Amino acid sequence: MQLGLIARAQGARLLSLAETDSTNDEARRLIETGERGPLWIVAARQTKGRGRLGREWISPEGNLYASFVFSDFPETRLAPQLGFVTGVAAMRALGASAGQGSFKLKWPNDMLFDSAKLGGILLEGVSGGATPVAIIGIGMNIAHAPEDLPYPARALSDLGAGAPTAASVFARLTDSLCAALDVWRRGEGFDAIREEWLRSAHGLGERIRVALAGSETIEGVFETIDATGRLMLLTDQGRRAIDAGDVLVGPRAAGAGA
Ligand code: BT5
Repeated sequence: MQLGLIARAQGARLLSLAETDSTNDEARRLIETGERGPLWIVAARQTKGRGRLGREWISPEGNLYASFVFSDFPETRLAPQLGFVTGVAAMRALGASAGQGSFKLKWPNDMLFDSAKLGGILLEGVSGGATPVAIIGIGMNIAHAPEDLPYPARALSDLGAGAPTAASVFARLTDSLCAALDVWRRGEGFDAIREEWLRSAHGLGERIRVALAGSETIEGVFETIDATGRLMLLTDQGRRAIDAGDVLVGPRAAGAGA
């Protein structure tokens, strides 16, 4: 694995591992010893890959498992915006690597390929003394997708002969994240990021179902993402701003995290 040229020119470093428990956990340990980034950590496989809320991220060899340690932002409250910045970067990297696929972003943190889960983002924050530090974890199914999930998952290898490798997607992703961070301008450019994110949004303007914390599911028209990143849903009972949850996809549209 190698960083892209822009990432290298901007001073990002790379730690490339054959195996780790979770690249996000590796990042956290390094932050505890003073690391502040910009640093990419990439592993060929993970033994304890994690999704959000303690969910498992199935991590066999052949896929992309990466975390970016980043602290060049002024306030902790801006950290959640990095999930959108990363989603935009992922769409750009996928478009450049595998333009023939149909890729979308699913609020809040998923990448879809033909409406099936291709990858996800696990954004975590660590308070590094005076400066907040973000860990942006990204998993993408390049060679393998799990088959026994309650909803469909796909891998880029489904594209056949022209499918890109994990190394080529990674190099592009490191460069496209630099470019998206430039647009974001430490928060000042969040509107432009939000607009670009919405152009790839799954279900925008359509009736969708959203699983909330606990077991509640609500349905409504996905109107937009607001200036703070909340999903705005027009339900039969009125408009709701949703801070946390999962947009559901697939014929059964069940199973949190889909
Ligand atoms: C995510 O969580 O989608 C975020 C995944 C982030 C993984 C990266 S890999 C590098 C870094 N290091 C880590 O340890 N993590 C990050 P969430 O929305 O909670 O989705 C988790 C759910 O997706 C699980 O409950 C499964 O249903 C499903 N899932 C697990 N492995 C999958 C896979 N390889 N492909 C598609 N879906 C998967």
